[in-house]
Amino acid sequence: MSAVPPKSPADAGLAAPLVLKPRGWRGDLRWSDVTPQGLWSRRALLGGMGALIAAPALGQIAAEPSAYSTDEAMNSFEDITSYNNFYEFGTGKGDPAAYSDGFTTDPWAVTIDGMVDRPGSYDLADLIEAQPLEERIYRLRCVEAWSMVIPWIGFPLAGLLDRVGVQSGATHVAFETVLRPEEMPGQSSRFIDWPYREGLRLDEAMNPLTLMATGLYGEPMPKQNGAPIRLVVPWKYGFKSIKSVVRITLTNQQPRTTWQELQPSEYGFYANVNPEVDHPRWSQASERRIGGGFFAARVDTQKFNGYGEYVAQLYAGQDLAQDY
Ligand SMILES: Nc1nc2c(c(=O)[nH]1)N[C@H]1C(S)=C(S)[C@@H](COP(=O)(O)O)O[C@H]1N2
Ligand SMILES: [Mo]
Repeated sequence: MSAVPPKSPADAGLAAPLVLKPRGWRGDLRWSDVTPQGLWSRRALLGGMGALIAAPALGQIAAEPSAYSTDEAMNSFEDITSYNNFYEFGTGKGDPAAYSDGFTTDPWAVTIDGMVDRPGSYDLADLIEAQPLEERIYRLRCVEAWSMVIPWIGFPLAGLLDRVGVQSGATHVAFETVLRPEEMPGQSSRFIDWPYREGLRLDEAMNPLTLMATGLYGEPMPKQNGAPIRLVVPWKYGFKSIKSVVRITLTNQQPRTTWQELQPSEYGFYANVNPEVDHPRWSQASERRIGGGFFAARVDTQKFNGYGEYVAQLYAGQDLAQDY
């Protein structure tokens, strides 16, 4: 990672400003002032935001940091945008940043269908209208045993599902990433049955931790991180947090998901972070916290990635070694 030269937001392939950079956000700090780890502190955030900031048609960003946020040191913008898994652009960690320039993220529509009262193809601006945007600083734990701390901007999926009206009998939510091989070079490789698919149980989808994220570090979502809108489920391995979502389907069956189909013995539907259940090919007991210098550390992995107080009850009575 340190071999990758630092990037400005423009160089990092930021999408069109679907999340407007609100007036007052970050004051007159320049990009270079806030990029280094640690400068983007709660204090700077609060000081820069002051009051609620109106972003017409795009909702408002709450001024207070969320109670769900961790106060662990955040990874730098550089870490978060240069070390990625987004196989649509290649399997190398630098591929998503290197090969996503030509990816069009505006206009963007999301189809919401299946067991909902108001199915349809929603323009992104309409979809996120009236959803209050929040910053949520979450740990992200990849199944490959590395992790980061990322300040997402987004809104709880529950609010969106409430707006479209989930019908009784629906038990699960299925998600799909855009299928666009002409813009996503990795989709020419057939080892995955594209589009990338993920899914949640309805109670997991409705949990207040579950976010639809439209940005990070107060900026529109970088392409390599899943512009313009992606799922973030912080208590599950990173592969559940599907990027560049174009379809959300309410269903009464457990959906088929990309990694579970590819390697059912290695990747389960639940994929809850669990140091007690090893991957068949490596231990999940600890993880490498990505980052330069003293941030490159091996830390113990926490059950549910540390979010057990909010989610452990979802799995009462389930054997998590069986439902991995
Ligand atoms: N569509 C899609 N979504 C995806 C992936 C992918 O390859 N394609 N990779 C997943 C994996 S394995 C991880 S760890 C996270 C990484 O998110 P980040 O690059 O924003 O840190 O995205 C997840 N979402
Ligand atoms: Mo991952």
